[in-house]
Amino acid sequence: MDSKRKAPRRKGDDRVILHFDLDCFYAQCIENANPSLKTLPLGIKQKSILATCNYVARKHGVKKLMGIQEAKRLCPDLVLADGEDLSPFRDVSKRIYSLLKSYSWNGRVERLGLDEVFLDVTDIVAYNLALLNHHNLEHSWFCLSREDPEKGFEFDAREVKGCVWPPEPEPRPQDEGDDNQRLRLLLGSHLGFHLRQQIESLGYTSACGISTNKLLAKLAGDKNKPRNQTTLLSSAHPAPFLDPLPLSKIPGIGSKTKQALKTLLKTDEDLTVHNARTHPAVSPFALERALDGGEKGIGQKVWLLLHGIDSSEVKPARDIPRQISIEDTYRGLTDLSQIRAGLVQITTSLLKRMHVDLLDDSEQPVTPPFPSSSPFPSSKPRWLGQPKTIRLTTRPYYPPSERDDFEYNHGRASKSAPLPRYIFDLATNTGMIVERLVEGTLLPLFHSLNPDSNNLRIGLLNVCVINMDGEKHAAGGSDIMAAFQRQKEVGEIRAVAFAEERPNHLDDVAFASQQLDMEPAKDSDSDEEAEWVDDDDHQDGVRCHLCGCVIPVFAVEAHGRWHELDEGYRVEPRWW
Ligand code: DCP
Ligand code: MG
Ligand code: MG
Repeated sequence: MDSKRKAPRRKGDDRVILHFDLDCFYAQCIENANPSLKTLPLGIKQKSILATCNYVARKHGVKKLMGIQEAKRLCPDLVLADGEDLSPFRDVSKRIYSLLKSYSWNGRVERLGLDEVFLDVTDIVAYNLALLNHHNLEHSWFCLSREDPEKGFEFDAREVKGCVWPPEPEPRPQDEGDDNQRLRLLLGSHLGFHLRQQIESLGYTSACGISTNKLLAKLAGDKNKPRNQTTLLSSAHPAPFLDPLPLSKIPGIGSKTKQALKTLLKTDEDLTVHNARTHPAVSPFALERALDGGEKGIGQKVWLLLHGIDSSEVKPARDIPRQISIEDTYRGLTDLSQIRAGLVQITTSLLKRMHVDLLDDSEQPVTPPFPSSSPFPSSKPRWLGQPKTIRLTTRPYYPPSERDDFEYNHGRASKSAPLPRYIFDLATNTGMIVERLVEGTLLPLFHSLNPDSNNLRIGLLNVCVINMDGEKHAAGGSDIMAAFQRQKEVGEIRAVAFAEERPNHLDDVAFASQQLDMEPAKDSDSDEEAEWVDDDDHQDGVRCHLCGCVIPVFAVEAHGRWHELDEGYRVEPRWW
């Protein structure tokens, strides 16, 4: 049966994709602010666990996401730094993203979480491939600009830079096509190295993966960390590379899919890619059936991922985020003064974030011009984008004994309202804006979400601004996305006030197109607002788990692509 199955057709194999992942990101940010920490084992604490730890700590057996107690037991000298405030990490993330974006020719630069960036460098590589002098590969020049031939770096084009996979010397390429692909990846490896050096000039080390699609580039980069890079030379035949990996390593294969595969294989054991890929019971159709209720075509998508095929594009860079959201978790807030304090804190961070991300502080003339002796500044920041909607999300607190009984989003509900324009007034004191927003908008939303104020037990508050106007794309967005956006705006599809950003599931977000967990949904009964509904009735649309929108079946594909464009600003972690 196995032998009858055809290997899936490969798409996009001629691309060159780089994937960068900063080493122990939060730890590097803290170390750079305090360099004496660099030689000490350092853990970054969020609530009772480590968000990450530096590589000195990792030598002692300390791991990411380990409980503090366990980490201290393994490494009593572990220095702990607080990582609750994400602002410094976001600032560094933005700088590194801007740096990488400045090297792109086609604008295809996509962030994943705070510390990862994909770059599609196919065009730069093709240009440099044409420039190669095959008689003097040793002294090649890598051109970084089409306009300025002197902007670039010298490199040795006889060798791939950094590590290669498979590690043994490759057999001679079989034909010119293979040879060209090897050369393209080789050029990508030198560009990857050069860009890693540029990132290091900002003080940050990173890992890089070089391959022909996003999935393989990300997995290749994981092979040699930290401060290293790996080129997957066998991109056209990735089975030996992928087969030993546990399924959990494959971005886009989440817990539902893993469970479905275990059921198909009638096993409780953890599976490798090889187990799943070669088992006779696994086929696109079988997967589609097993993932019944999921996105249409999910079986095919998972099947392709198991074969290392990922035709998803690196999305065009965006100048401003699609949304900004801040949240925090609590051990059951019971009274309104606590809720109010929580909302004030979150809204203050949100405003700060909006100022950093949405204000263009480059020189802007003020009209009418002030005389040069004027005490007033001669320029003022300008809003690059102004969100039109504010959304509040709450979720009850579940004590540890109840947590296993519920899905992650159980009880999560959202409501939204127009964002008052006064928040864009830069002349008003931020504290006053926050007070007014909490009293006038957020508390009313809170009451309508939680009408019984005598029975509160709040575990999460999230405030998010969405529906950004003034968005500019560095490279034009797709038509289908624009059409979808317009459709949204005229209300054909009613936005439900919910968008999930899961810091603990970076990979899920990254590969949203494969991962869009669609579930049947009811039409919402109010325009912009609806509660999170868990509903099994099939109506004329499906609800997207990522944003809560009710999507007509015909638009599901487009919706997936639309999500891929979303840089989705990450939120405060929720550990439970
Ligand atoms: N992070 C988090 N919660 C998670 C995973 C990560 O808050 N569940 C944060 C802390 C990390 C950062 O995101 O520093 C980047 O995540 P990575 O998985 O890339 O981990 P690191 O960069 O810390 O380490 P590595 O060197 O393994 O990439
Ligand atoms: Mg990462
Ligand atoms: Mg990292």
